[in-house]
Amino acid sequence: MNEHAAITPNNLEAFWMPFSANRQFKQAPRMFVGAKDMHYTTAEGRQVLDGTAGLWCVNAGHCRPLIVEAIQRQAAELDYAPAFQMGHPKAFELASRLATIAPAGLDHVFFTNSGSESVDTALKIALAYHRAKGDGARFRLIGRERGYHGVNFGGISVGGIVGNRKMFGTLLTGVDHMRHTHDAERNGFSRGEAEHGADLADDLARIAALHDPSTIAAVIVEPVAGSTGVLPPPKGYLKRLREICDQHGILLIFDEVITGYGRMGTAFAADYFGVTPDIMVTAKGLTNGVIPMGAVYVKDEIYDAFMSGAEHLIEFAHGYTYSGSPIAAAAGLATLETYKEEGLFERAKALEPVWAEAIHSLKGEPHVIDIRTIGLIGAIELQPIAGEPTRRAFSAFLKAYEAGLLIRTTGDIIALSPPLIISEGQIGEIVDVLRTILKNLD
Ligand code: PXG
Repeated sequence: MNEHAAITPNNLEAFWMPFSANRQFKQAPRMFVGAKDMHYTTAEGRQVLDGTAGLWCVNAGHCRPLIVEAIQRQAAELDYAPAFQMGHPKAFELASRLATIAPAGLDHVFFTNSGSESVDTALKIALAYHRAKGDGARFRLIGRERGYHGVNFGGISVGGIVGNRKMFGTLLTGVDHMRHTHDAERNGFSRGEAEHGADLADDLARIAALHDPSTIAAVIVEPVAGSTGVLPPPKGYLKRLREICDQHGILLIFDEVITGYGRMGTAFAADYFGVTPDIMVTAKGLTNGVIPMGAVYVKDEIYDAFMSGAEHLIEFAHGYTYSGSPIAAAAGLATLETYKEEGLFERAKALEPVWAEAIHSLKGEPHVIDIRTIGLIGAIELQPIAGEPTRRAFSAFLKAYEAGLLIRTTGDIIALSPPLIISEGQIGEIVDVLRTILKNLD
């Protein structure tokens, strides 16, 4: 019996679990009680290889010493400082460091506590920016089908995952969506960017023409759509979006919540694709998932547009009690230090072809209808069981857990995004476990 087993709660009813099959879980709980580097420890004392970096956030691996120590030290030194009209040094230091790793020109950072808050913050900045410039007629926000931008009202309004939207009423008005970029027929089993579909960016031009470009504030996309099941962008697609935005004075927002902080082998997907947005939304890997924190990067001219009027006035009526809180800022600084010291972004870049080769070797296994890889991200799409969507992938998830591997599933797609410290041997382990599971799956 593991020493932690004694603290495993035996009444699971009170906790309404997020994005979970509560009843299924509570009948057969899967509890983690510890973690180190690439592994979790279960309540039964089993080791589980983390194929998903938690929820795409633990990019440096678990319980890393610099981060643990920084949090401990900060908690003892300055636990909390008011976020409004007061400051503490580490929030400023973190913002400055982040500006140095961000694409050129994205030099100002607004702190939040999650990806969802970062998304809604970015949308509000976009609307308020145009208004501050005297262009308040730009009120429309454009998203994309199959997009995931968190779960707050702004995010689900511009998001395009039907199940996340349909229960929640009218959402934001003045929102439109481009078509998604998935084209399994032409782009099946792709490595890196998809070959076909750059022309889908012209959907933005079509929507702009429909509403008149002068009414559009911003367009938001994930550079690589993640939650919907990993859809790398078509070659040239993001560049084309950038051009259309420039042509019409529309702000381009990249939601880099999963692609930020090394996941692509670069600091941000903006670097990987060579396209710089006006606003960049991040969270997750910012603190290695350890403490909730998000950061929204904006171009200088956006920040500057707010810095007018009487100096005693608040320039932007937005913020959270925990924006840039001391412990989160300390965790963020130690996380950046860990990424840098260990060269983890470069490591991810070097592993990208190894990763792609390994994951694509599952082509031809039972039920596999598509495989997509980019950076240290992989997706294996399974043929759904007729009339029972999601059941096959969920069953693979349970079998993987039993076999000592943590994977994510969305619909009937297996999504993988390991910590960037993963070894080639562990990549092999992931593929071996999945191969065995696929061969034995109903
Ligand atoms: N934007 C994007 C692109 C995301 O992927 C969010 C916003 C929201 O972040 P928060 O911190 O509010 O959850 C996300 C979150 C999965 C999975 O397995 C993805 C996310 C979260 C949990 C699971 O696909 N993405």
